[in-house]
Amino acid sequence: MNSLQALIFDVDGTLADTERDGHRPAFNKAFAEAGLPWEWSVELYAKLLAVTGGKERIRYFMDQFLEGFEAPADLNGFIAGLHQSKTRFYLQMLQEGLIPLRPGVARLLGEAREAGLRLAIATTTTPENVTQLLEATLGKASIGWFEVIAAGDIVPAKKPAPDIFVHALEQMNLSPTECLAFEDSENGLRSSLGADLPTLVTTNGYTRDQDLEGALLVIDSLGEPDAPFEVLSGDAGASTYVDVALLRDLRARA
Ligand code: XBP
Ligand code: MG
Repeated sequence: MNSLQALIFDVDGTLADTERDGHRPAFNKAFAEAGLPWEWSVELYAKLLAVTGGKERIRYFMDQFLEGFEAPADLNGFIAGLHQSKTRFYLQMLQEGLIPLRPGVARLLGEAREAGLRLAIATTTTPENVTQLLEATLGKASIGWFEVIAAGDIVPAKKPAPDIFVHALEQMNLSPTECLAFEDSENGLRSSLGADLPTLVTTNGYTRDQDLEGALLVIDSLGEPDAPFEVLSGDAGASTYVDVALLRDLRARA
């Protein structure tokens, strides 16, 4: 049995609850700036989250939810331009401190570093969205806590494909049995399980009712000593928040 060596974190929905009040309004600001009468409501965005990747999500919206829109000749350029301005608006929100880390994230990262566990990120969003979130919430030095920040277009296929987690494992020269992955969604879980990574899921408003079969533990947050998590599936024993001891126990039982 390999011992636990590393933790690999998803970003959106896992490190921070970024989708409903972060990425979604940033998309809407980009559409308004481009003079497009498109407005992604909270409800519509729930449907659009079936597709990971902001550029891919815009195309999915145009294909599946738009009637009679005359797409420009250079569709890729049009979408890339919208996504660049959306990213500019999203980075602005991060810089203004509008998107905090989820409960337990800062604490667990600190405990993991104390325990000598290696850290990595595997996300569909862009690298700059990751580094800006870390800088805004934990300070610039926290970017260096992560040996690998595997993000966005660095892999050919986005989640639910396993590529981004496989890439992180390869970069760290680790086998999945030495690691635990942290995710928030069905797409993310399918990606980490596709890379044979034992996975903890912390749900959010968009993902609580998804099919999270296969996760080691499904909880509503990492919890804090004074703010216990709710266990939605799996066995957390007597623990009421995620710490390194619980992670080691879960890994041993996986
Ligand atoms: C979630 C995603 C991302 C974000 C939007 O990523 O699918 O596409 O929704 O960010 P993860 P971008 O859960 O893997 O962190 O517009 O930069 O793609
Ligand atoms: Mg996610």
